[in-house]
Amino acid sequence: MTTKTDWTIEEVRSLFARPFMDLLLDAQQVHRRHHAPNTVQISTLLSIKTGACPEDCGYCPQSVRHDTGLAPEELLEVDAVVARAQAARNAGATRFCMGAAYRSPKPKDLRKVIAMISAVKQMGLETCATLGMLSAEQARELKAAGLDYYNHNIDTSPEYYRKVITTRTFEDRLDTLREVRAAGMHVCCGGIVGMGEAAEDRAAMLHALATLPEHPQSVPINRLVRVPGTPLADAPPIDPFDYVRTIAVARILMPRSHVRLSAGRAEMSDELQALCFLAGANSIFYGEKLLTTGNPDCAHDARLFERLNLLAEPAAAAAESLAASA
Ligand code: SAM
Ligand code: DTB
Ligand code: SF4
Repeated sequence: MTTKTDWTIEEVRSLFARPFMDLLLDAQQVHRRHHAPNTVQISTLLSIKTGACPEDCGYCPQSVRHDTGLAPEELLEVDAVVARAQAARNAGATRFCMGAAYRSPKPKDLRKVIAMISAVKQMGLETCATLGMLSAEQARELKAAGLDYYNHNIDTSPEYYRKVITTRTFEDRLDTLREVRAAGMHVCCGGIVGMGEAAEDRAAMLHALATLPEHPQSVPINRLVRVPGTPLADAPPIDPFDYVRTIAVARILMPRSHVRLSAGRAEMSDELQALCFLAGANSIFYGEKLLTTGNPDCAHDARLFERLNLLAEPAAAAAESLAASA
C-alpha cells in the first residue's frame, strides 16, 4: 500500500483547525490502523562530540557562537561509546543514537565514527547517527558500516528557517536527506516547536516532512529546551495543547512513521506526555541526558510506562513495521 505524500498545505491547515478532541480521536484511530497499540519505541542518545560547533543554530547550546558555559569535548573513543551503548541496552533501549556537533564530518573523524557504528551494531542494537551534512560518498560509507538511521532535522518551516539559522539553508538539509535515502538508510527527520514560530510555520514544517519523496521512518517532534545564552533562551513557550496538536497532525499525515516525543520531556507533566501518546506519539528518548541537556530519569519513565500500561517495542517489531511500509 502506498502512503500519501501529496498533502496540500490547505489539508494540513485544516487538520490543525479541527476541534482538539476530534483531532485526537482521529489521530488515535490512524495510529491503531498502522501500529501496535500501547507500545513505544525506545532510543537512547549519546553526544559523541560536544560543543564548539561552527554553525549558528539559534536554539542550540553547542554552537561556538553562543556563550552557554558548555564544556566542549573531542570525539569520544570507541570503547567509551561501546560501554555507553551496553548500558543503554541493559536499561531497555533498542536503538542507540550517536550525535556530534559538526557542520559536516571530517574524513578522519568519520573513520572513527564508522568504527563506533560497527561495534554498536554488533551488539544487536539498532544504530542511528546525527553528524550534520553528508556527501553521497559519506552516506554510502555509513550505510556500509551498518548505520540503520540517520537523523537530520528540517527543524522548522522553510520560511522561519532563515530567522533561526544563517550558516546553512533549508535546501542544504534537503540535499543531505536525499543522499541518506539514496544510500538506503532509514531517515529520522523532524523539527522543533516553541521557537517563537507561528502556527502557520508548524503547519508548513509538517507539510514539508509529509511531502518528502518518502515519509521519514522516524519523526522527532522536539519542544525547544530553552538554554540560557542561546538567542532563543527567552522564546515564548508553546501552549502544551498546540504541542499535542502538532503530534496528532504528524500522526495523521505520516501514518506509518514513528512519531517521537523528543526533547522537552523533562518539562512536561506525566499527563501531557500521556496526551501525546494518545495523539499518536510512539517513540521516546530514554536516559537521563539528551545530548547536553536533561531528560526524565529512567526510574520515572519506567513508572510512567507502568502507570500507562505502555510496553517497549522490540527492535524486531520496529523492523516489521518498516518492512510493511516499504
Ligand atoms: N549537528 C548536527 C545537526 O545539526 O544536524 C547533529 C546534532 S544537532 C544537536 C541535532 C538536533 O538537535 C537539531 O537538528 C535540533 O533539532 C535538536 N536540538 C538542538 N538543540 C535543541 C534544543 N535546545 N531544543 C530542542 N532540540 C534541539
Ligand atoms: C532530535 O530530533 N532530538 C535529539 C536528537 N534528534 C539528536 C537532540 C535533542 C537535543 C536537545 C538539546 C541538547 O540536549 O543539547
Ligand atoms: Fe551545530 Fe547541530 Fe547545534 Fe546546529 S544544531 S549548532 S549544527 S550541533
